Amino acid sequence: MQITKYVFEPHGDERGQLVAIEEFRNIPFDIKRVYYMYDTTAGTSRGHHAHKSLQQILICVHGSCKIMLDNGKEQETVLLDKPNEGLYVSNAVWREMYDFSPDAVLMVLASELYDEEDYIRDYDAFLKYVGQK
Ligand code: T46
Repeated sequence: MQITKYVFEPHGDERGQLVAIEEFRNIPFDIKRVYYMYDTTAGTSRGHHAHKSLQQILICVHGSCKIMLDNGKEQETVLLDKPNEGLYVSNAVWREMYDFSPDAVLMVLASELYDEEDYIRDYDAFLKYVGQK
């Protein structure tokens, strides 16, 4: 399956690094929501769902974690460990996030406001949704 990663240009100088992300300029959607997770308990696996329409960019702004993406036919696992790198996750893709380092901060830029109706939380229902069952 195709994996799309965005590499954001760090504006570095002697003071350190700064990354700017602007809707439609270096990511492909309007940013309607930003959320982030941290203090993730050792051994935790999050996600385990897909979205009907939500698009997102996942950026591990500190530490590292792994993201497993599944389109119903193929699965890929991606390591996120750079604060200037974002993983694009489209709608209709099952995602699981795991192997969080103790210091991991996973920030997510989302194309829509929070809507529980957009979630597909059952894997069989997801396979039916993507025409694989
Ligand atoms: C996704 C992955 C990458 C809110 O109130 N507002 C929000 O915007 C979000 C994202 C969550 N919540 C509440 C709902 C739950 O009570 O926060 C709690 C934890 O959310 P959830 O169990 O859905 O978290 P994850 O890590 O399983 O999934 C999240 C996103 O929900 C999801 O859209 O793609 O991160």
